[in-house]
Amino acid sequence: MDRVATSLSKTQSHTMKNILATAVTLIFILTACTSNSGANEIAVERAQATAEAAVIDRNDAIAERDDAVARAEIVERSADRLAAIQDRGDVTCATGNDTPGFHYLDAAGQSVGFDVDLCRAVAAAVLGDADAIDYRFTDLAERGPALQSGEIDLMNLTTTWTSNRDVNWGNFAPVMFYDGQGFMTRKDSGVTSALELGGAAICVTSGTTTELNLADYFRQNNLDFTPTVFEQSDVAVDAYQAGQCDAFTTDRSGLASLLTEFPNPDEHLILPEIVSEEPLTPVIPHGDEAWFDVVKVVMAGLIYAEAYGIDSTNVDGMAASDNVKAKRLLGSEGDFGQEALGLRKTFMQDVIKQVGNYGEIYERNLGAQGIGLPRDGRNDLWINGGQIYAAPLR
Ligand SMILES: N[C@@H](CCC(=O)N[C@@H](CS)C(=O)NCC(=O)O)C(=O)O
Repeated sequence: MDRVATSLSKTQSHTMKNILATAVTLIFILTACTSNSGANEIAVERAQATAEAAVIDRNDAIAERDDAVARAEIVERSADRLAAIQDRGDVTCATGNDTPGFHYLDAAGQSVGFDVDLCRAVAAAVLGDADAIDYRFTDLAERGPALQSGEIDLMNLTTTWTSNRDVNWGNFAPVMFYDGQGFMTRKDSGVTSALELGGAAICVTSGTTTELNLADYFRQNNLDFTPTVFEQSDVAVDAYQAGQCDAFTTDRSGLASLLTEFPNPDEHLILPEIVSEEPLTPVIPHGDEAWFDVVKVVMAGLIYAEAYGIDSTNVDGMAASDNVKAKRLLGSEGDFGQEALGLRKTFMQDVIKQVGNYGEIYERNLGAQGIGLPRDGRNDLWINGGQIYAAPLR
């Protein structure tokens, strides 16, 4: 795209120079060859106007042609994965099935949760059907290989965006949930701060940022500990519950999620320390920029839908309203690049009707109707002082 933009501006400035040179020559000839000065001025003005109109026409033509070239390039690049998804009729989504609020099987055996809903939003966007998903339940330590294989279209699995993962795993979309790592202990241990965990055995899942942060935190604070590492997080949790470790550590939202499943949540305490940054985001395999753009635009659509007051109950009314931004988002007026990405102009209508806006997704899964995490601080929209924000849709 940069190359296209550069060649556009070079071509434009070259054309401008030619047209202006012609206009100057014409003005010079007219001034030199005519004796009547009034007629001269009129002729000069006309020549200037003609030259300016020619520049505008020419620029419009160049812009149109280059828009078409850029659009063709984008569509060609996105064609592979998008076409494969459309041929197959489903989006391959790597997620989990054992973390209430994020990814879980409900009583009917259906995948539900915040992570699951982000996959559902993408399926609704590209296929018009939020249920058109091929779920791949993936262990945390298998997330990198699953992305590197390119066999999944999308991963939503409580995955923290880090620099190493960005280089090695795939492309990370805008942050959908801000978190940090914490610790849980049994209340009867008397421990009330992570700094009192010196010498403790700590249960942790491998292949996570958790494992690395744990080591950093104890080293930084000159504390010993014994990591008790498990491949699967449910096994790590069982081990903690069975008393094999003094503490369990993961993202604090994960700790809150676990407590909803414990038979005796009141017997456990989430310690106050937050020892890391855990921005959780959807990830897609490397090498498919246009597909990455599709996922990012869907995430931005969820966020802006909430900001503009569009929810699953009022989509049709908002599409027909005089709210300029809402109409653009819903595809009833204007454009924000949907068709260039190979999406239907009204795709966000399907997304919001079937899955809801960001706020609805949050409340259903993580908020009051879900695992009860108050939506304060960073996970609120920027207009409410939070950090949930995305590229403007225009
Ligand atoms: N955000 C961290 C930790 C991820 C994590 O431990 N996720 C837990 C819940 S907090 C999980 O999804 N476990 C379910 C599973 O193993 O499928 C990472 O990206 O490494």
